[in-house]
Amino acid sequence: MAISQNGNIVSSVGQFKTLEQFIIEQQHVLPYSTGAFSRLIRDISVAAKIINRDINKAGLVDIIGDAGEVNVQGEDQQKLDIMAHNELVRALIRGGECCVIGSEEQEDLIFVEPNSSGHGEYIVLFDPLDGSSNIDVNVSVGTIFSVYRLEKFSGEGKPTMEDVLRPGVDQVASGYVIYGSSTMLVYTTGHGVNGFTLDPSVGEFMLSHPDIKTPEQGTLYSINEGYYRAFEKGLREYIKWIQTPDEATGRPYTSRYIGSFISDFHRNLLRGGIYMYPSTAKNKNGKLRLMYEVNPTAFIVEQAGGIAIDGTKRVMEIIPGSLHARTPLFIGSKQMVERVQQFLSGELTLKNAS
Ligand code: AHM
Ligand code: MG
Repeated sequence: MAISQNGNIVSSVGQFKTLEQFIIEQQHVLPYSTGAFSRLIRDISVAAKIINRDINKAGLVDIIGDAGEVNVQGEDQQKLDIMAHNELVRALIRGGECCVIGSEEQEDLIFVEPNSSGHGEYIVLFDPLDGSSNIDVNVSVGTIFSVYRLEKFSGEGKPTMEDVLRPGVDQVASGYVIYGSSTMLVYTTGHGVNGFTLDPSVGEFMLSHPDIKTPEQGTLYSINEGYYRAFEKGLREYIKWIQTPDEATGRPYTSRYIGSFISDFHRNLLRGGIYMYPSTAKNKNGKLRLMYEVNPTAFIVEQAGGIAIDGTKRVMEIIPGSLHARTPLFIGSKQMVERVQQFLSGELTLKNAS
């Protein structure tokens, strides 16, 4: 963006690379790329723009509320997360690059019928609107997506659930869109992480954050401390250690928890920090979903130099038991995640940690 002489904000076209230009330039780094992947990202970005528009007018029109109700126009009133789900499904089916879609908002997989040019070769899994319980109080929300390639699918019959239940290390791309004070799309194809900001004046995502790297050590920690008493001992000690003043390590660290995972993750990615959703007495496997919340953000954080574990092991190596499986998560700056792991294993305690 730039400010013109009369004070108006002028379009950034020409000053920044558009998402479309960037994707075309990057096509050569994907060995299997035939242009289909570029079209897939474009389809997702189109849905993101529509979701962005709907979210922005959420306070003006009658679309906040429970699904199943009927609004004054007699139309079905939909919650924004169902609207977001529908927009993504529509865009992906229209685009034709996808053979299977999985969504937090739908129990079963959606199998996409082939179009005139055959079956799409990608599997896309998403949380259409993460943090949506915050939307009517104007907190940032996001779309999180994970992309797999179905190499062995012959086009005969249907892909199966087994084709979909693959570990995060098999992802060919992942990303998220954050609908915040500005709207950003951040994604990786395993060749670094790039962030694009939506310029609303021209409706284009512009490359604003090339090659994002997360600090190795940060000072932010994000966890719902209301559950403190339900945490295991090692985690309780780690939190006490974080809060203990120490000049050399810059403690106490700063607590930041929005309750909208993608917003907490995005801030920590750029600034340096750790996000934790552990196992609790109530939720043994934590709360976050492995396939469309955890794996995509883990792929991004690793590409940015950070790590993501479930407490003991790398989350991207977990073999998913089901589409909607959950896992505890510790994700963020490398040194911070390594340190919490040492507390969780009992190697470090409040007494012996410096
Ligand atoms: P959701 O996918 O049903 O919205 O749940 C995930 C959300 C995350 O965005 C957020 O970090 C977390 O739930 C907050 O949970 P809690 O209120 O238990 O801290
Ligand atoms: Mg979510």
